[in-house]
Amino acid sequence: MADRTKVKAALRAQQIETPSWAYGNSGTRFKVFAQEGVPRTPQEKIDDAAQVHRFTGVAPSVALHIPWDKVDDYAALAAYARDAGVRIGAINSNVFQDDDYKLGSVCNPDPGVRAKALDHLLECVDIMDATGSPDLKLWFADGLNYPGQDDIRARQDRLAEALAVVYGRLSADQRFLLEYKFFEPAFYATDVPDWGTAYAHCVRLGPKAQVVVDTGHHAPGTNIEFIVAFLLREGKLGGFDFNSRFYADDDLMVGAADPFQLFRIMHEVVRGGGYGRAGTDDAGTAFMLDQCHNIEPKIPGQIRSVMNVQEATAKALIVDADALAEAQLAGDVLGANAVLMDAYNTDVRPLLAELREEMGLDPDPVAAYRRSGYFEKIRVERVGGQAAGWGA
Ligand code: PSV
Ligand code: MN
Repeated sequence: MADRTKVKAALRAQQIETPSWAYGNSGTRFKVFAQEGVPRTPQEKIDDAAQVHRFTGVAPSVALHIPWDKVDDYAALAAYARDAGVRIGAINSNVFQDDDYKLGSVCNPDPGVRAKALDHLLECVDIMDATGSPDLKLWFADGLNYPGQDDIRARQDRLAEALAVVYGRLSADQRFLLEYKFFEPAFYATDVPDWGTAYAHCVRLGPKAQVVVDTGHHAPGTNIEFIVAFLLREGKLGGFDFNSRFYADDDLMVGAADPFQLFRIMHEVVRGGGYGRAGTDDAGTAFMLDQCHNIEPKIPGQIRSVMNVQEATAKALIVDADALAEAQLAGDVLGANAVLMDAYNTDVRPLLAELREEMGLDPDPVAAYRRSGYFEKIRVERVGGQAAGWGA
């Protein structure tokens, strides 16, 4: 059994990033149900993210989405975040919302549109310089709805060209994380449909190009933990966009749909050195949430999600690695499986409650948040103005 003190030390060091857009209103294409107290500005989103960190102690950064979080002075926004007790994390680019992007952004057949998209990506790196953000997240909605609509191979060339320019603009301590998605908004073919495509582009460019695994971006039944193991082995797993899904890219709370899958993923992360071995072979995998809370309250939804990642991580950390390796090498199929299942079936909530108390936190972050009165405050303060929403 893994050493309890070491497990707690590893959990204490974990950092889970929350996304600014999770605090705004969101919904489906059928309806967005507005909630009370929703932030109107990037600063108010940061205030909400700071609450998640205040009650969990492991969510010290917030990702921005540009232009949803556009401000005049990004250095000032970073200072605002610092004063609130958090920092700005990944900068998420957006080359999917303008009319110009109907036929794609960096893969568009029109060089003018490609230039516009590239300018935006470079502007995002300028923003990283100002905020001190380490990561640029690249997700391209580019793709085709119909066979023959455009030349698949030429689009790969255009993609490679744009990625090379962005890569060249990164400083030594910056990375880009290339996100893949097998469908939506394009339905026939997307230009970065899978980890293999993302991986190949990243390998060609070098160490500052990494793959990000959004857990909602795979076909049903895909073995995501295999992808995680493979990318870690190659030193190419830049991070996660965590969420969970029942059907498509549902963006539900991570660990809600399939906590066992999340455990299997975290087991490979721990096994592959992507986490918890700082100073040794830690691969610098970023744990980010990419979720929307359409019907549940947003701040407690984020707190719950952070706790779900923590629980899966704790279970992965308590796997008896020696017993597992021994059973595997002996060809003991049932024994090896039992070692893994023992960890998964362990109730780690008492361990996490103990850890939180040691960190000076309430053992029950959701209850502590509810008691804090923060929601009552924002629901009266945040009246008027334009509530933030997906796309605004
Ligand atoms: C695309 O579905 C995606 O996962 C990308 O990460 C975007 O930046 C994000 O969603 C927007 O919510
Ligand atoms: Mn994502």
